[in-house]
Amino acid sequence: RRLEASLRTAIHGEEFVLHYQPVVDARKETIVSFEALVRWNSPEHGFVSPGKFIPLAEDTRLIVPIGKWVLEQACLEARKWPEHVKVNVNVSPEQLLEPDFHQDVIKAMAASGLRPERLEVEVTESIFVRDAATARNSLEKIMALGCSVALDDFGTGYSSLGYLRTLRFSTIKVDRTFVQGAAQNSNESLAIINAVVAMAKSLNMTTTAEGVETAEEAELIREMGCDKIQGFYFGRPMISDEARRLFKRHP
Ligand code: G
Ligand code: G
Ligand code: NA
Ligand code: MN
Repeated sequence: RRLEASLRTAIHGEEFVLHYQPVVDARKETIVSFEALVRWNSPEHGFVSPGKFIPLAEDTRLIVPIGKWVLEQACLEARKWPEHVKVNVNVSPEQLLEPDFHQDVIKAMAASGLRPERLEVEVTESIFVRDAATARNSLEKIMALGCSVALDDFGTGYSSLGYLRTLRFSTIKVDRTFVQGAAQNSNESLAIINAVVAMAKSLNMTTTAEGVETAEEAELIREMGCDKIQGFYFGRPMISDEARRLFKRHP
């Protein structure tokens, strides 16, 4: 069967699994959150990378039911973690533009018993390109529930900065291309990270550096004043059991 046909039955076949990647406090190096990242193991196509099936799921709108499942699973899992640890869940524009997306969030909270303060939704700047008003409305509703919102892959989209004036994101995630550039002594990357950190501070938002792979990169990012670090250096996306075991080693 074609990939799309397989994707259509994948939820029912329980072919998805969530992996979790730690986000750590830049200074203390303690775990502050885990980002949920979906994986698809298809009986017909084998392991399909999210870089391939997420765009297909978005084009076919299958991301709506898949995203609902991701949200529910991530909240159920986070309920088993220490109270101070959040869960970050990626949300596609197609989900956010559904008129009752916030109802999915309310349902996931109710089903899991997770406090809304422990859920951080990740969106990219692309949500403001298609239907900015609806996206804003949807985000304001979930912020009103007590959830926080992070701006993912910051600096790689096509949007303007205008929405930063009126939407209170809690976190700006600096895209890993800047982090990797900075580590390779790109003055332009360093300048951009410095500017984003300064801007976030004055807007009362925190920053997370993505794609930190080495101790040197972690040190550089810390010196630049990023609040949180995520990347292979502190942990690759891992299965839920392994994520839970991390708390025993780093309580
Ligand atoms: O985990 P990996 O780096 O391979 O992810 C590739 C892409 O898929 C990233 O852009 C990531 O944001 C996206 N992605 C992973 N999990 C989810 C998910 O649950 N929902 C959405 N919308 N995107 C996801
Ligand atoms: O778009 P988003 O930021 O959600 O994508 C997350 C993706 O980044 C995941 O697929 C994850 O596997 C990948 N990722 C996480 N940490 C690192 C890292 O240190 N280096 C690289 N190259 N990719 C990473
Ligand atoms: Na993300
Ligand atoms: Mn990102």
